[in-house]
Amino acid sequence: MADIQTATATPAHQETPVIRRADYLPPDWRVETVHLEFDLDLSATHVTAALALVRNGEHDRPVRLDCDGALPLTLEVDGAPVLWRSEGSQIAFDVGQPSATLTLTTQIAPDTNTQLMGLFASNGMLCTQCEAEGFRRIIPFIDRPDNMAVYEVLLRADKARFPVLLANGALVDTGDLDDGRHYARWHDPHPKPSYLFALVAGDLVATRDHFTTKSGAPVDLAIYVRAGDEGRTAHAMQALKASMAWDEQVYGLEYDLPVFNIVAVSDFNMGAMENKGLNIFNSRYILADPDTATDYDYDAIEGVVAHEYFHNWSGNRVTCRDWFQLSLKEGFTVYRDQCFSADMGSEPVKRIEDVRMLRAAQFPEDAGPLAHPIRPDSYMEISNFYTSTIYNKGAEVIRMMATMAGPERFRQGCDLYFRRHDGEAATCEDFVRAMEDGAGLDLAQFRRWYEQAGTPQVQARLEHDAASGTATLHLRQNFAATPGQADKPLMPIPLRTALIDRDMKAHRGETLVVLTEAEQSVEFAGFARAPVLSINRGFSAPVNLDVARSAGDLPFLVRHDDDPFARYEALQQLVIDRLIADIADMDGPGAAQSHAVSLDEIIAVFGDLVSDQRLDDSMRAEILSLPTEAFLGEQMLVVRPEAIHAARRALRKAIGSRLLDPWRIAHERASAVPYSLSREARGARKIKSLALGYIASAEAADAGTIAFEQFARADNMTDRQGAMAVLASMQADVRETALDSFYNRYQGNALVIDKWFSLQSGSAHPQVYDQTLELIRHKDFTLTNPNRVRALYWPFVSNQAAFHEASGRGYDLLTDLVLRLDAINPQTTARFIAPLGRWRRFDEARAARMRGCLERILSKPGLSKDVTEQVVKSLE
Ligand code: B3K
Ligand code: ZN
Repeated sequence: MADIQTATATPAHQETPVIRRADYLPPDWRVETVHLEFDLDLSATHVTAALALVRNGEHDRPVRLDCDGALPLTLEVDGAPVLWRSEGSQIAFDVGQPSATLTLTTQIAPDTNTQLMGLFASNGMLCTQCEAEGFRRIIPFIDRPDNMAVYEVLLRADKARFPVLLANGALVDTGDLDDGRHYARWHDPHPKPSYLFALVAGDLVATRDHFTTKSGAPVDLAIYVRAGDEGRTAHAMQALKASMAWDEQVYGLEYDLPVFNIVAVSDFNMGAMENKGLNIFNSRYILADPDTATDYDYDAIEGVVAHEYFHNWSGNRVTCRDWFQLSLKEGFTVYRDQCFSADMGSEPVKRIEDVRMLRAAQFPEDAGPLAHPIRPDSYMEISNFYTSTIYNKGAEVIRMMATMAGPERFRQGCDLYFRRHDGEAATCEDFVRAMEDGAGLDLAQFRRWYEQAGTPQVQARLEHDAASGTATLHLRQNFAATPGQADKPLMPIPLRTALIDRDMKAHRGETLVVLTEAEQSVEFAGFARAPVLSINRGFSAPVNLDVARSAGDLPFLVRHDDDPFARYEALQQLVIDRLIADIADMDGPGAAQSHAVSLDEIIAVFGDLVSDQRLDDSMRAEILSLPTEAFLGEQMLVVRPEAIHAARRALRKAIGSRLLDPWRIAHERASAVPYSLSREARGARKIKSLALGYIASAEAADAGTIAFEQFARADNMTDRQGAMAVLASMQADVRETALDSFYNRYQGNALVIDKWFSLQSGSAHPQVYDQTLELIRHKDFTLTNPNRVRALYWPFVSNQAAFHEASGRGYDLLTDLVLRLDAINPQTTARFIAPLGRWRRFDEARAARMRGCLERILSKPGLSKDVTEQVVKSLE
């Protein structure tokens, strides 16, 4: 019989090359100056580029340009046409001399660019997103961050449709052309990598302001938005000026151009982008007024505006040598924006929020199939590495160095880093070395924080010897294996520690214990009675801590610890222990083996805190919020969604009903505080909606009425959304009334309609799945706007009870999204793989369904590189 060979297509993941950090080589050629001319048009934009090419060293290798879709129509070297060849995702050609001028032209279609990378259209305007590898979608280029060039950009467009023409740097010339067109020429004197290139063209209005740097240089500030939105830019402008002043005061860093422009767009893959002198923002991080934005939105805007501004130094003046160094700019900049927000508001509240976010996103990532070090060793698609690990764990790693150095020495380390590497494309190693030299730290062992994935596990136990009056702290560190890293060397773990006297309810000062060994003991003298251990204060190290404690210790810390974070942490732990015991009890009486404190004790602690005078309302609301179902799942070997949901709900009900009067009093007291952005008023709004939530959990007969009243009377979005969130979970007529009224009031305001979608898909309503399905078919739902997609699907996926419903239909809902969205916007799609990738943590039936969904996705022909990488890793 003849041998018949069956033709099978090679699966995408076997074709996708893996890029490795160890393979880094300096570029063969460099582009030193870039002259770009754009004839802008929504469907056909023509680009002409003149690039000064310089050979890097002595060699005869060809010039290779990265290219993604925008093939050259013409290509000339020193005026002579040149034949180029295709080599994978690059084009190559030979240049027989050490330098040359390369001229090329391309034509691109922004209005069909649904990936939103490169030059794209959004509501009739044009804008760019080039990080990480979008510039090559505009022209073929040496599109890597260690190629820094000076850019001059000439923009031409129809004056009526695109009256505003912006690019990086400063405007040097502008004027009218024939046929109703006009032009603007921009020049950026600072050499920059291509990922920081930006242009914007559109019919926009500007809010303007000024800043004078500490050395007296004037800076014109502008925030460009669509007409009608200009009344909602004041907060962002305020945040920008505060960031500029803060960076001068805290880091001594000044702005370096005469203009700083910000543009808000509604179709954007991420939060914002730090392009030199021309930041482009997702409109949700710019637009705010009391009627449409919550206090949380106000904080997010302040934080993101600051983050992008701070990148001007940590990212732009000193950039990354290659994308493996991404945390060099992102981790450091997140740390900087966290400190800024802490200074602008409440330091402990900000720390709690940051740790909550770290635990919600980064710890699960670090414990799953997509775990990677903050400086990864390899990737297929760099867009997949804009992760919570790179950003948030990266920030924690910088914070640990700051903690070990203390503020002054940390500043000296930063000064040295900026001095040494200004104008360079640097590495994480450069940063660590600057910290060693400038701050005087020995970071030899600390470098492992850059190399190892996974959250360290620390065990702590305090032993007391009454005879000698000695308290001995015993510490031990362990690591679970992560993909590709089975055995991990020991890490230095800085733990801010205090021993609190049980009688005095105070300590004698904090000690920084740095755990460097597998096991380590530290002795403290002078304790006649065993003190209470307060450890990892301020969350000084991003670890999971397991402390052996006696029963009364946690309630004692909740009441008496002087570190606000430690108080929060103690109550969280108290609640977690109780809930885990309750879940074990569901398997039959006596199944729980725990020293969890009783429900009565928890209620007593909550009761104290509802009216504790030492707490401001904002902190009170943080402390009294229960851990999320997802976080509780993280504490279990096998996640049990129904049991977690039931146990948490029962505890909420108990706290609500047994403290109903204090919650009512808190709600009334807070409702009497008039709207303002003062700390007190904001705190009052936070406790108001928290109290409302507990009143509803208590199933008080009038809960619906109180919630609806808060909704109807609200003169601001924080109260309205807080009430709406409670109403959305209720099975009552007021739910529909409120949802309709919310929708009608804000129809046409995309950012608020996003909230309307989220409030429903994230609710605890028993029919949330059907409601979400209905919303997918709603006329306002679209797959082409990433904000809308995220607004509907993220809350659903984070909604443990709904997403992990035993039938598996929650998984199918997400799988269908992935399959439809991938062809439109792979970058946004790839973010949705992680929830399915957590299958190993669930029971066999769920795990099989989740795996089945991943396999269904992988079998789709033409799957993007972005999604392929995440799915392949999740199945490995
Ligand atoms: N640097 C950008 C993120 C770019 C993401 C590209 N996929 C925003 C920021 O971190 O400030
Ligand atoms: Zn950033």
